[in-house]
Amino acid sequence: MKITSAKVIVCSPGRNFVTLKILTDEGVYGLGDATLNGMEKAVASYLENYCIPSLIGRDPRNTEDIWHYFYRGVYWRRGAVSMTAVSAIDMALWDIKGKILGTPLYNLIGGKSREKVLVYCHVNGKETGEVTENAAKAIENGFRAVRVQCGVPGVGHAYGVQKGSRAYEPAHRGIPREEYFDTSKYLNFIPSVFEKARQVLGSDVHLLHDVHHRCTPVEAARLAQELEPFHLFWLEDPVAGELQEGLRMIRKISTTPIAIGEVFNTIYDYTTLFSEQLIDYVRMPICHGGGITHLLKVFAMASVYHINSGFHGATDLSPVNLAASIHFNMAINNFGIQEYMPHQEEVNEVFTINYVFKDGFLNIDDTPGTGVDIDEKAAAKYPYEMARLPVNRKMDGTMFNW
Ligand code: CS2
Ligand code: MG
Repeated sequence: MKITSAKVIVCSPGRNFVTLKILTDEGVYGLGDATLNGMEKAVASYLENYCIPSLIGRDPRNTEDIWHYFYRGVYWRRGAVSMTAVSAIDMALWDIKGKILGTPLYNLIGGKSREKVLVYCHVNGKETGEVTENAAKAIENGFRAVRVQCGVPGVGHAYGVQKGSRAYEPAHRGIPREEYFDTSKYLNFIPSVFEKARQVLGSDVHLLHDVHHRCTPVEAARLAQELEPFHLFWLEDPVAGELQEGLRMIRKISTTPIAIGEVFNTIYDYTTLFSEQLIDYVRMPICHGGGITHLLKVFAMASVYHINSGFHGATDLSPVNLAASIHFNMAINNFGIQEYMPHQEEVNEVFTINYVFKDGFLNIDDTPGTGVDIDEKAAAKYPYEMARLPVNRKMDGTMFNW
Protein backbone atom coordinates (compact mmCIF):
# COMPACT_ATOMS: atom_id res chain seq x y z
CA MET A 1 0.00 0.00 0.00
CA LYS A 2 1.33 3.43 -0.95
CA ILE A 3 0.53 7.11 -0.48
CA THR A 4 -0.15 8.52 -3.95
CA SER A 5 -0.95 12.14 -3.17
CA ALA A 6 -1.98 14.55 -0.45
CA LYS A 7 -3.70 17.90 -0.46
CA VAL A 8 -4.25 20.75 1.95
CA ILE A 9 -7.78 22.16 2.09
CA VAL A 10 -8.01 25.65 3.60
CA CYS A 11 -11.52 26.96 4.18
CA SER A 12 -13.41 29.41 6.36
CA PRO A 13 -16.96 28.33 7.25
CA GLY A 14 -17.33 31.01 9.94
CA ARG A 15 -13.66 30.61 10.88
CA ASN A 16 -10.52 29.27 9.23
CA PHE A 17 -9.70 25.55 9.13
CA VAL A 18 -6.82 23.66 7.51
CA THR A 19 -7.41 20.00 6.64
CA LEU A 20 -4.86 17.55 5.28
CA LYS A 21 -6.19 14.76 3.05
CA ILE A 22 -3.81 11.86 2.32
CA LEU A 23 -4.78 9.56 -0.58
CA THR A 24 -3.56 6.03 -1.30
CA ASP A 25 -3.30 3.59 -4.21
CA GLU A 26 -6.12 1.54 -2.66
CA GLY A 27 -8.63 4.37 -2.88
CA VAL A 28 -8.71 4.85 0.91
CA TYR A 29 -7.94 8.35 2.20
CA GLY A 30 -7.37 9.83 5.64
CA LEU A 31 -7.99 13.27 7.16
CA GLY A 32 -5.93 15.27 9.61
CA ASP A 33 -6.65 18.65 11.24
CA ALA A 34 -3.82 21.11 10.56
CA THR A 35 -5.51 24.25 11.94
CA LEU A 36 -3.33 26.62 13.99
CA ASN A 37 -5.41 29.66 14.88
CA GLY A 38 -4.02 32.78 13.21
CA MET A 39 -1.15 30.88 11.55
CA GLU A 40 -3.13 28.70 9.13
CA LYS A 41 -1.19 29.55 5.97
CA ALA A 42 2.17 28.87 7.63
CA VAL A 43 1.15 25.26 8.37
CA ALA A 44 -0.43 24.85 4.92
CA SER A 45 2.78 26.04 3.28
CA TYR A 46 5.00 23.78 5.43
CA LEU A 47 2.83 20.81 4.51
CA GLU A 48 2.61 21.61 0.80
CA ASN A 49 6.19 22.63 0.20
CA TYR A 50 8.14 20.43 2.59
CA CYS A 51 6.14 17.47 3.95
CA ILE A 52 3.88 16.22 1.16
CA PRO A 53 6.71 15.66 -1.38
CA SER A 54 8.40 13.27 1.07
CA LEU A 55 5.15 11.48 1.95
CA ILE A 56 4.50 10.23 -1.61
CA GLY A 57 5.34 6.56 -2.09
CA ARG A 58 5.49 5.70 1.63
CA ASP A 59 3.38 2.91 3.13
CA PRO A 60 0.69 4.78 5.17
CA ARG A 61 0.50 1.91 7.66
CA ASN A 62 3.98 2.73 9.02
CA THR A 63 2.75 5.39 11.44
CA GLU A 64 5.65 5.04 13.89
CA ASP A 65 8.42 5.35 11.31
CA ILE A 66 6.71 8.18 9.44
CA TRP A 67 6.24 10.08 12.71
CA HIS A 68 9.96 9.81 13.52
CA TYR A 69 10.86 10.75 9.94
CA PHE A 70 8.95 14.04 10.23
CA TYR A 71 9.95 14.76 13.85
CA ARG A 72 13.48 13.45 14.31
CA GLY A 73 14.43 13.47 10.65
CA VAL A 74 14.01 17.25 10.54
CA TYR A 75 16.93 19.36 11.71
CA TRP A 76 14.65 22.19 13.03
CA ARG A 77 12.48 20.18 15.41
CA ARG A 78 9.43 21.22 17.45
CA GLY A 79 7.53 24.51 17.27
CA ALA A 80 3.81 25.03 16.80
CA VAL A 81 3.83 25.28 12.98
CA SER A 82 5.86 22.16 12.28
CA MET A 83 4.24 20.10 15.06
CA THR A 84 0.75 20.97 13.75
CA ALA A 85 1.86 19.59 10.37
CA VAL A 86 3.33 16.44 11.96
CA SER A 87 0.08 16.00 13.95
CA ALA A 88 -2.09 16.31 10.83
CA ILE A 89 0.00 13.74 8.94
CA ASP A 90 -0.17 11.32 11.87
CA MET A 91 -3.92 11.80 12.38
CA ALA A 92 -4.61 11.17 8.68
CA LEU A 93 -2.49 7.99 8.72
CA TRP A 94 -4.34 6.59 11.76
CA ASP A 95 -7.61 7.40 9.97
CA ILE A 96 -6.38 5.33 6.99
CA LYS A 97 -5.28 2.51 9.32
CA GLY A 98 -8.75 2.37 10.88
CA LYS A 99 -10.45 2.42 7.48
CA ILE A 100 -8.34 -0.40 6.02
CA LEU A 101 -8.84 -2.52 9.14
CA GLY A 102 -12.55 -1.64 9.21
CA THR A 103 -12.54 -0.46 12.81
CA PRO A 104 -12.91 2.84 14.73
CA LEU A 105 -9.73 4.54 15.93
CA TYR A 106 -10.38 3.74 19.61
CA ASN A 107 -10.03 0.01 18.82
CA LEU A 108 -6.51 0.55 17.53
CA ILE A 109 -5.27 2.23 20.69
CA GLY A 110 -6.64 0.06 23.49
CA GLY A 111 -10.36 -0.31 22.84
CA LYS A 112 -12.99 1.29 25.05
CA SER A 113 -12.15 2.21 28.63
CA ARG A 114 -15.51 4.01 28.78
CA GLU A 115 -18.62 4.40 26.63
CA LYS A 116 -18.76 8.20 26.53
CA VAL A 117 -16.62 11.22 27.24
CA LEU A 118 -17.32 13.85 29.93
CA VAL A 119 -17.14 17.37 28.50
CA TYR A 120 -17.15 20.95 29.76
CA CYS A 121 -18.68 23.93 28.00
CA HIS A 122 -17.87 27.64 28.04
CA VAL A 123 -19.93 30.05 30.10
CA ASN A 124 -19.26 33.80 29.90
CA GLY A 125 -20.79 37.04 31.04
CA LYS A 126 -20.05 40.73 31.38
CA GLU A 127 -20.74 40.56 35.12
CA THR A 128 -21.28 37.96 37.83
CA GLY A 129 -25.11 37.83 37.60
CA GLU A 130 -24.99 37.18 33.85
CA VAL A 131 -22.34 34.50 34.34
CA THR A 132 -24.32 32.57 36.95
CA GLU A 133 -27.51 32.86 34.86
CA ASN A 134 -25.69 31.48 31.79
CA ALA A 135 -24.12 28.71 33.86
CA ALA A 136 -27.55 27.69 35.20
CA LYS A 137 -28.81 27.51 31.58
CA ALA A 138 -25.86 25.33 30.55
CA ILE A 139 -26.55 22.96 33.44
CA GLU A 140 -30.23 22.83 32.41
CA ASN A 141 -29.03 21.87 28.91
CA GLY A 142 -27.25 18.87 30.38
CA PHE A 143 -23.70 20.08 31.06
CA ARG A 144 -22.10 18.76 34.25
CA ALA A 145 -18.97 20.86 33.91
CA VAL A 146 -18.71 24.53 32.96
CA ARG A 147 -15.79 26.85 32.36
CA VAL A 148 -16.60 30.20 33.93
CA GLN A 149 -15.10 33.46 32.56
CA CYS A 150 -16.29 36.91 33.58
CA GLY A 151 -15.72 40.50 32.52
CA VAL A 152 -13.55 42.35 35.05
CA PRO A 153 -14.69 45.80 36.28
CA GLY A 154 -12.27 48.43 34.98
CA VAL A 155 -10.85 46.16 32.26
CA GLY A 156 -12.38 47.09 28.87
CA HIS A 157 -12.34 43.67 27.27
CA ALA A 158 -11.34 40.54 29.15
CA TYR A 159 -10.00 37.85 26.78
CA GLY A 160 -12.20 34.75 26.84
CA VAL A 161 -15.43 36.71 27.26
CA GLN A 162 -17.40 37.15 24.05
CA LYS A 163 -19.09 40.40 23.08
CA GLY A 164 -22.89 40.45 22.85
CA SER A 165 -24.60 37.19 21.96
CA ARG A 166 -22.08 36.14 19.30
CA ALA A 167 -20.39 32.74 19.47
CA TYR A 168 -17.07 32.88 21.32
CA GLU A 169 -14.22 33.59 18.91
CA PRO A 170 -10.98 35.14 20.14
CA ALA A 171 -9.50 35.68 16.64
CA HIS A 172 -10.42 38.79 14.65
CA ARG A 173 -10.25 39.40 10.90
CA GLY A 174 -7.16 41.35 9.84
CA ILE A 175 -3.92 42.06 11.70
CA PRO A 176 -3.81 41.41 15.50
CA ARG A 177 -5.82 43.77 17.69
CA GLU A 178 -4.07 45.26 20.69
CA GLU A 179 -5.97 44.77 23.95
CA TYR A 180 -5.29 45.96 27.49
CA PHE A 181 -5.38 43.99 30.73
CA ASP A 182 -4.97 44.74 34.43
CA THR A 183 -3.80 41.73 36.40
CA SER A 184 -4.36 43.26 39.81
CA LYS A 185 -8.00 44.17 39.03
CA TYR A 186 -8.48 40.62 37.68
CA LEU A 187 -6.94 39.00 40.78
CA ASN A 188 -8.98 41.14 43.18
CA PHE A 189 -12.24 40.31 41.40
CA ILE A 190 -12.27 36.68 40.18
CA PRO A 191 -12.60 34.87 43.55
CA SER A 192 -15.91 36.72 44.16
CA VAL A 193 -17.29 35.31 40.87
CA PHE A 194 -16.64 31.75 42.05
CA GLU A 195 -18.03 32.46 45.51
CA LYS A 196 -21.29 33.59 43.88
CA ALA A 197 -21.24 30.71 41.38
CA ARG A 198 -21.02 28.14 44.18
CA GLN A 199 -23.84 29.89 46.12
CA VAL A 200 -26.14 29.86 43.09
CA LEU A 201 -25.14 26.60 41.39
CA GLY A 202 -24.37 24.40 44.39
CA SER A 203 -21.45 22.05 44.89
CA ASP A 204 -22.18 19.26 42.37
CA VAL A 205 -21.36 20.98 39.10
CA HIS A 206 -17.70 21.03 38.06
CA LEU A 207 -16.40 24.59 37.73
CA LEU A 208 -13.32 25.38 35.65
CA HIS A 209 -11.47 28.64 34.97
CA ASP A 210 -8.96 29.64 32.29
CA VAL A 211 -6.30 32.24 33.17
CA HIS A 212 -4.99 32.25 29.56
CA HIS A 213 -1.39 32.44 30.87
CA ARG A 214 -1.92 35.93 32.29
CA CYS A 215 -0.11 35.63 35.64
CA THR A 216 3.40 35.39 36.95
CA PRO A 217 3.99 32.38 39.26
CA VAL A 218 3.47 34.39 42.44
CA GLU A 219 0.22 35.91 41.12
CA ALA A 220 -1.01 32.50 39.98
CA ALA A 221 -0.19 30.99 43.38
CA ARG A 222 -2.27 33.67 45.09
CA LEU A 223 -5.20 33.03 42.73
CA ALA A 224 -5.04 29.24 43.14
CA GLN A 225 -4.98 29.69 46.92
CA GLU A 226 -7.90 32.15 47.00
CA LEU A 227 -10.01 29.91 44.74
CA GLU A 228 -9.42 26.86 46.94
CA PRO A 229 -12.68 27.16 48.96
CA PHE A 230 -14.70 26.90 45.69
CA HIS A 231 -13.25 23.51 44.73
CA LEU A 232 -12.49 24.06 41.07
CA PHE A 233 -12.18 21.07 38.75
CA TRP A 234 -9.14 22.91 37.41
CA LEU A 235 -7.40 26.23 37.02
CA GLU A 236 -6.12 26.37 33.45
CA ASP A 237 -2.91 27.90 32.11
CA PRO A 238 -2.27 29.93 35.30
CA VAL A 239 1.18 30.81 33.92
CA ALA A 240 2.73 30.61 30.47
CA GLY A 241 4.60 27.49 31.49
CA GLU A 242 7.65 27.79 29.24
CA LEU A 243 9.57 27.90 32.50
CA GLN A 244 8.29 24.61 33.86
CA GLU A 245 9.83 25.23 37.31
CA GLY A 246 7.51 28.25 37.66
CA LEU A 247 4.71 25.84 38.54
CA ARG A 248 6.46 24.77 41.76
CA MET A 249 5.30 27.85 43.65
CA ILE A 250 1.62 27.28 42.78
CA ARG A 251 1.84 23.67 43.85
CA LYS A 252 3.51 24.44 47.17
CA ILE A 253 0.80 26.87 48.13
CA SER A 254 -2.48 25.37 46.90
CA THR A 255 -4.46 22.21 46.23
CA THR A 256 -6.42 23.73 43.32
CA PRO A 257 -5.86 21.28 40.40
CA ILE A 258 -3.86 22.68 37.50
CA ALA A 259 -4.32 22.12 33.74
CA ILE A 260 -1.68 23.35 31.34
CA GLY A 261 -0.36 23.23 27.82
CA GLU A 262 -2.84 24.04 25.06
CA VAL A 263 0.08 25.86 23.40
CA PHE A 264 2.62 23.09 24.07
CA ASN A 265 3.59 20.68 21.32
CA THR A 266 5.89 17.91 22.56
CA ILE A 267 6.50 15.71 25.57
CA TYR A 268 9.60 17.81 26.30
CA ASP A 269 7.32 20.66 27.38
CA TYR A 270 6.06 18.40 30.15
CA THR A 271 8.99 16.42 31.57
CA THR A 272 9.50 18.55 34.72
CA LEU A 273 5.76 19.12 35.10
CA PHE A 274 5.20 15.36 35.09
CA SER A 275 8.16 14.11 37.08
CA GLU A 276 7.62 16.67 39.86
CA GLN A 277 3.82 16.20 39.69
CA LEU A 278 3.30 19.94 39.22
CA ILE A 279 0.09 19.62 37.18
CA ASP A 280 -3.03 17.45 37.04
CA TYR A 281 -4.27 17.73 33.44
CA VAL A 282 -2.61 17.86 30.01
CA ARG A 283 -4.23 20.37 27.61
CA MET A 284 -2.03 19.71 24.55
CA PRO A 285 -4.43 18.62 21.79
CA ILE A 286 -3.94 15.91 19.17
CA CYS A 287 -3.72 18.44 16.32
CA HIS A 288 -0.87 20.43 17.90
CA GLY A 289 0.85 17.84 20.09
CA GLY A 290 2.22 15.42 17.52
CA GLY A 291 -0.90 13.41 16.73
CA ILE A 292 -2.00 10.04 18.07
CA THR A 293 1.49 8.49 17.92
CA HIS A 294 3.10 11.11 20.14
CA LEU A 295 0.20 11.61 22.53
CA LEU A 296 0.06 7.88 23.28
CA LYS A 297 3.60 8.29 24.63
CA VAL A 298 2.72 11.50 26.49
CA PHE A 299 -0.23 9.83 28.21
CA ALA A 300 1.72 6.67 29.05
CA MET A 301 4.19 8.90 30.88
CA ALA A 302 1.46 11.07 32.43
CA SER A 303 -0.26 7.99 33.77
CA VAL A 304 2.82 7.07 35.82
CA TYR A 305 2.44 10.41 37.63
CA HIS A 306 -1.38 10.30 38.09
CA ILE A 307 -1.91 13.02 35.49
CA ASN A 308 -5.01 12.96 33.26
CA SER A 309 -6.18 14.26 29.88
CA GLY A 310 -8.02 17.54 29.43
CA PHE A 311 -7.68 18.24 25.73
CA HIS A 312 -8.07 21.69 24.27
CA GLY A 313 -11.29 21.69 22.22
CA ALA A 314 -12.10 25.28 21.32
CA THR A 315 -13.89 25.95 18.03
CA ASP A 316 -10.59 26.79 16.32
CA LEU A 317 -9.82 23.06 16.29
CA SER A 318 -11.79 21.32 13.55
CA PRO A 319 -14.30 18.45 13.84
CA VAL A 320 -11.53 16.12 12.60
CA ASN A 321 -9.52 16.90 15.73
CA LEU A 322 -12.56 16.65 18.01
CA ALA A 323 -13.46 13.18 16.68
CA ALA A 324 -9.85 12.00 17.10
CA SER A 325 -9.88 13.38 20.66
CA ILE A 326 -13.06 11.51 21.52
CA HIS A 327 -11.57 8.22 20.28
CA PHE A 328 -8.39 8.89 22.24
CA ASN A 329 -10.34 9.80 25.39
CA MET A 330 -12.47 6.66 25.04
CA ALA A 331 -9.37 4.48 24.96
CA ILE A 332 -6.84 5.77 27.50
CA ASN A 333 -7.09 4.92 31.16
CA ASN A 334 -6.10 8.41 32.38
CA PHE A 335 -8.94 10.38 30.81
CA GLY A 336 -10.04 13.49 32.70
CA ILE A 337 -12.38 15.72 30.71
CA GLN A 338 -12.77 17.10 27.16
CA GLU A 339 -13.41 20.75 26.25
CA TYR A 340 -16.44 21.05 23.96
CA MET A 341 -17.67 24.16 22.16
CA PRO A 342 -20.11 23.29 19.37
CA HIS A 343 -19.01 24.60 15.96
CA GLN A 344 -21.09 27.13 14.03
CA GLU A 345 -23.77 25.83 11.62
CA GLU A 346 -21.71 26.44 8.44
CA VAL A 347 -19.05 24.06 9.75
CA ASN A 348 -21.52 21.19 9.44
CA GLU A 349 -21.98 22.00 5.73
CA VAL A 350 -18.28 21.27 5.21
CA PHE A 351 -17.64 18.44 7.68
CA THR A 352 -19.81 15.35 8.28
CA ILE A 353 -19.53 14.48 11.95
CA ASN A 354 -20.04 11.21 13.83
CA TYR A 355 -20.31 12.43 17.44
CA VAL A 356 -23.24 13.71 19.44
CA PHE A 357 -23.63 15.52 22.77
CA LYS A 358 -26.05 14.06 25.32
CA ASP A 359 -26.48 14.71 29.05
CA GLY A 360 -23.03 16.15 29.62
CA PHE A 361 -21.13 13.60 27.52
CA LEU A 362 -19.95 13.20 23.92
CA ASN A 363 -20.72 9.88 22.23
CA ILE A 364 -19.10 8.68 19.01
CA ASP A 365 -20.24 5.99 16.58
CA ASP A 366 -18.19 3.04 15.27
CA THR A 367 -17.46 4.34 11.75
CA PRO A 368 -14.00 3.02 10.81
CA GLY A 369 -11.07 5.40 11.36
CA THR A 370 -11.84 8.78 12.87
CA GLY A 371 -15.25 8.91 11.23
CA VAL A 372 -15.32 12.55 10.07
CA ASP A 373 -15.43 13.45 6.38
CA ILE A 374 -15.01 16.69 4.41
CA ASP A 375 -17.07 17.94 1.46
CA GLU A 376 -14.50 19.72 -0.71
CA LYS A 377 -17.11 21.48 -2.85
CA ALA A 378 -18.76 22.94 0.24
CA ALA A 379 -15.33 23.91 1.60
CA ALA A 380 -14.60 25.83 -1.64
CA LYS A 381 -17.63 28.05 -0.94
CA TYR A 382 -15.85 29.44 2.13
CA PRO A 383 -12.45 30.89 1.13
CA TYR A 384 -9.76 31.73 3.71
CA GLU A 385 -9.85 35.16 5.34
CA MET A 386 -6.98 36.25 7.56
CA ALA A 387 -7.90 36.35 11.27
CA ARG A 388 -5.43 36.77 14.14
CA LEU A 389 -5.41 36.44 17.93
CA PRO A 390 -5.02 39.68 19.91
CA VAL A 391 -1.84 41.06 21.45
CA ASN A 392 -1.97 42.12 25.11
CA ARG A 393 -0.51 45.11 26.88
CA LYS A 394 -0.63 46.49 30.42
CA MET A 395 -2.90 49.48 30.94
CA ASP A 396 0.10 51.83 30.50
CA GLY A 397 0.91 50.28 27.13
CA THR A 398 3.85 48.09 28.25
CA MET A 399 3.97 44.54 26.91
CA PHE A 400 3.45 41.99 29.71
CA ASN A 401 6.31 39.96 31.14
CA TRP A 402 4.25 36.75 31.40
C1 CS2 B 1 -8.97 28.87 25.19
C2 CS2 B 1 -9.08 29.05 23.71
O1 CS2 B 1 -10.50 27.11 24.96
C3 CS2 B 1 -9.58 27.55 25.61
O2 CS2 B 1 -9.14 27.03 26.60
O3 CS2 B 1 -7.75 29.07 25.76
O4 CS2 B 1 -10.23 29.77 23.49
C4 CS2 B 1 -7.94 29.78 23.05
O5 CS2 B 1 -7.96 31.11 23.42
C5 CS2 B 1 -8.06 29.64 21.58
O6 CS2 B 1 -8.19 28.30 21.24
C6 CS2 B 1 -6.85 30.24 20.89
O7 CS2 B 1 -6.81 29.85 19.59
MG1 MG C 1 -7.38 27.75 27.37
